[in-house]
Amino acid sequence: MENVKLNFSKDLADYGHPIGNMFVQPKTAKDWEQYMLSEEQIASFKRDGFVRGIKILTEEQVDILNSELVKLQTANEEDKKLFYHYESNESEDPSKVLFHAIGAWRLTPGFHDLLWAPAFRMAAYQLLGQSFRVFHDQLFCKPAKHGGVVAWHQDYSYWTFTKPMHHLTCWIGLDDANKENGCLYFVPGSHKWGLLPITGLTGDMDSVRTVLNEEQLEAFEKRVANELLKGYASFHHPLTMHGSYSNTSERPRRATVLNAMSSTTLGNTEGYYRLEALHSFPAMPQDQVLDSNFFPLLFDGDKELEAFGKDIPKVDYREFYDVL
Ligand SMILES: O=C(O)CCC(=O)C(=O)O
Ligand SMILES: [Fe+2]
Repeated sequence: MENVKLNFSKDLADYGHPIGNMFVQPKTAKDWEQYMLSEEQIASFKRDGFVRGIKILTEEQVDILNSELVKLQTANEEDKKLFYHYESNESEDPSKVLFHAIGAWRLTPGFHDLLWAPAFRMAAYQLLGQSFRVFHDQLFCKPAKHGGVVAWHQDYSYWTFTKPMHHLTCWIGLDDANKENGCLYFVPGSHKWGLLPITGLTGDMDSVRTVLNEEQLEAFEKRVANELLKGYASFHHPLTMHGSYSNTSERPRRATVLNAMSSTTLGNTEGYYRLEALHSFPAMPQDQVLDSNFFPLLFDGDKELEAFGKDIPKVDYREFYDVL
């Protein structure tokens, strides 16, 4: 592994805008058009709870992120302080490594600027149907041969310290992902199952089965493998059941995940039953809009898309999320 001197002394959360030139930012409605999801893609997201095959990064951009990732994976205790969560092996089993970290955007310029990737911002706006902020990012990496699993789960079961449920996850491959190296899987239609309890993120892949009914168990037979090339992404609803099996290949399976939320999302931390899991998270005061510098506004629909008017295909969030 490269021996790099780490210098993560600056908290990049101080910058609520891109700091480098990794992405060319669209200026006009015409510039945005190339990134726009079609009516069909939005309809499939509404039907299945996910949409995939969306290109976010070039190979060069993936290379930049992967070289930053090497540094992040060898971060020292001091550097790790900016992360909201950092586990070199979340599984606790040395033969089933799953590297999982939240908050890389505060440490390196590439992961910081990734939040402003135009293809991500356009699609997320359409799928949330509303201006949005970053909630946080995540890294999920499985080394060759002995990667652990990410057990079946719904993201919002981990996020009830924010409300209402108007969130979206974008999973971006930093390696080509297929069944052999542990790609993500989705259960189509599971976003309509309602909120299920947390049954664990590592360890037993199938723990969630204990809380499912016959019909839901049957739906797992129709699970979809999200095989993709690096730089491509899928988006999923906060209640979509998803998970990934172990990496049995000779290649790593690295991914970065962007979690977005409506610009009006509130803190809901009062009495939250897993408060200890939040000790390194930014403050999220009860019933207050999460609008500190830790939750930069990534897309202001009115401002960015003035020229589009109301024509752009997007989800009606009142129907699709738990929002009144
Ligand atoms: O990368 C994985 O295998 C899991 C990712 C995940 O849980 C997510 O994107 O919400
Ligand atoms: Fe997830």
